[in-house]
Amino acid sequence: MQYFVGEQEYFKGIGKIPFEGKGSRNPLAYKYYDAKRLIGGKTMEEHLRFAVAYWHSFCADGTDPFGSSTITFPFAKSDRWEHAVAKADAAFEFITKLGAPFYCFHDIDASPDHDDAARYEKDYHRMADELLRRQQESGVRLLWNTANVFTHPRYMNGAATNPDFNVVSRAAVQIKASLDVNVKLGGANYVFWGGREGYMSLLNTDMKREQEHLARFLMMARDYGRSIGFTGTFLIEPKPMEPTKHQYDYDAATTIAFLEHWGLEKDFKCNIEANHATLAGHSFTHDLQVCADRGLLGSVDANQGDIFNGWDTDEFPTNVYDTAQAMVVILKNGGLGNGGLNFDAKRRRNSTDDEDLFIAHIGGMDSFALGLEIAQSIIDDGIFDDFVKARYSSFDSGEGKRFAEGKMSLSELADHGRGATIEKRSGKQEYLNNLLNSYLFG
Ligand code: XLS
Ligand code: CA
Ligand code: CA
Repeated sequence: MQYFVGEQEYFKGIGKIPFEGKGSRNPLAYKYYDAKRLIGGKTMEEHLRFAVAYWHSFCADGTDPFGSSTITFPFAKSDRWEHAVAKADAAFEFITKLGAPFYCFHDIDASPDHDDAARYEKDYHRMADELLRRQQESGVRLLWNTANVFTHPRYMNGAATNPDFNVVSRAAVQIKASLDVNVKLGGANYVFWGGREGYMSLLNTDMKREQEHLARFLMMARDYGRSIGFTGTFLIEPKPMEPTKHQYDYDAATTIAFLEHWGLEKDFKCNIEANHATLAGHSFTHDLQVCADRGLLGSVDANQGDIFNGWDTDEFPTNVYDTAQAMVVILKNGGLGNGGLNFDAKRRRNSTDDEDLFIAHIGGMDSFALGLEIAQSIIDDGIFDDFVKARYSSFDSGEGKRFAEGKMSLSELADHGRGATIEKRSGKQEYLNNLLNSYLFG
């Protein structure tokens, strides 16, 4: 992939990020991510399928509830359309210099928002042509897009689950347009994150009705997407709260139960974000495993939270304990299929240099590359697998096998129990923790 330069170069002085290997101290070089290196028969690039998130990298300017923007973008323009075009140039320059194969965006990250629906649609389709040309020139592909139906005040009571039908229908304008744009750009997936699909108080909420409306809306979106030639995967991204108090897609297990209840599991999978899993009180690996066990692991939003406050701080992933364990689940799942690892992560608001955006992504990519390498050796050696297999071996033969295969009644099970000899068997937690350390640190 050659790097892309539009009207002008925005990240001057930074070229294509090279792989320099472990010993390098160059902040603008990869230490572990070597795109073409083979691990278990596939290149790192094919395994990891990294994507850059438009909203954090090219829109979020460091504003937080206590302070105004700290980050000045080199592509800033006063006219909104010109700003969006310059942003697209800067985004593709950044992504190609980084060497990431994919990107992701919300409609209004890429294209100006307008209250006038027709004007919104017109600009969005025009912008899709701009993006398509840049995709073709650079080779960068769309991992997924989505519609932002949570920021505008009209969505303060939800989008698909809004108690006002007119708001539900206005959300459809954005979601329909986003599916049209997805197909134009050859998107691999389409995401629904239900930011305000939840509630604050049951005193004003008919939860059953809202969930029925959500299911109805998703069925309509699926049918429309398929009718215009979308062959990718629809993804639901669980999150327990923030901004609503109770979000309907709380975690992977809740989301899967919802999908299966409404018969949506053939078209929809989950997009698991690490920081959302931890916000729900689970580990990142837990939510990945819940999806993998049901064949519904679609894609990943790669980030990490702050261990001390649990909030959705969207930090770049640097914790190799987590990336290694996540990659074990992903490799055993046979990879991510259409999905990828999207950096839904932002640099801290005091990281104000343009190069900080590169350094943040390099760290995330290196952490997952190292995690991949470690995960492959864990799987190749099979010590953890053998341990777990042996732990359940009483179900592999005899009466235990009959139980597992559903060939036993409760009375027969109790008959066995009366004469059963129970031996104490250690779960060996500390041994396994130490073993994991030996893969991480040699
Ligand atoms: C917010 C979500 C959001 C989705 C896309 O917490 O992570 O950014 O990924 O709407
Ligand atoms: Ca996300
Ligand atoms: Ca998040």
